[in-house]
Amino acid sequence: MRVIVVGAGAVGSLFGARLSGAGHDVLLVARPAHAAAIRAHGLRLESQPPATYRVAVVERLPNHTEADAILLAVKSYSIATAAREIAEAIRPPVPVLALQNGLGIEAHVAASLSAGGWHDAGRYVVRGINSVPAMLIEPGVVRPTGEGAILLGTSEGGARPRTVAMFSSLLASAGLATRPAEDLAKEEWRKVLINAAINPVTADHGIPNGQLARDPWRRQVLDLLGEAIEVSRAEGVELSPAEVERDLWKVVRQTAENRSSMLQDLDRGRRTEIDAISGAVLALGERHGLSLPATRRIVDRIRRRSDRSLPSPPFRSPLGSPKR
Ligand code: KPL
Repeated sequence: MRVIVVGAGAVGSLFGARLSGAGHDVLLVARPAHAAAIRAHGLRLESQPPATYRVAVVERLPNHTEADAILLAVKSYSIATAAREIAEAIRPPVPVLALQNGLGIEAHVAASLSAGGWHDAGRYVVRGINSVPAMLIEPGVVRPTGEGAILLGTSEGGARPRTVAMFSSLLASAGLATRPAEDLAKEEWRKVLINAAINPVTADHGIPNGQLARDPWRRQVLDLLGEAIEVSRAEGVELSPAEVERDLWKVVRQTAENRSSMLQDLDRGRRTEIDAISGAVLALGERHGLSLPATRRIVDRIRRRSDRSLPSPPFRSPLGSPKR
């Protein structure tokens, strides 16, 4: 299949490499330094054993790009920009897998594609809730850092079951584990609860996920998780706290070596997803009149750090310069 990976950072590159290794015709859309390194030396996966993939890469989608499937792996705050570029370059219908962290992603991607001119875009968007970890070591080099799966699903009126099945067999053909998300809203929340507990703490302290099992970080993680669960409850999402906590420690164990995506963003002086994760939890909690001191504190801290590490606040699209 002809697969386009829009937003080939750590996870997008890992998926792109594996798909290319499985014989698919892959085109990555990546930031300039990463794209240049891949062009010069191939995309190197620090897997066991290591492997280098000759994958086509661009910084911006050329007009009239042909595709059978699109993996949308940009950060949540880049969805609108990326969707506009997709809608300009690719004629619908092409199924799109939305792999971002955060809530309401499927609707956001569909609305952004529609705004770009794709008719009935919601029919082509599948939600992928990803917990496969990866790190971008340097431009051109990605390390898979543990185990995880991709939950696939859509909400009512969204993509058809056969579109979900297509992504499931596409990812499976590349050795990536997928599972159906029976209740998408619930599964999206479950992942946000886990991200709200793991990502900001690792980012604040500069530690890999595995360290979180130890105090004082463990305590902080549990405080954040408890507050986020309260918000999910207030939103009418019924998840068992004990089960979510079990899931959380499982992710910590399976991704112990990983630097969370938020920590990797700070490492590179990039904008983080704090607003899409803990910021969203905080905003919803406030709407329900909940007091969330631990969440508020960490959101403030990460926002301040992101501001400090961002010399020029306007975000530069991973797909090239945003059009005015
Ligand atoms: O989703 C992740 C992230 O880093 O954003 C996990 C699964 C927590 C891996 O670090």
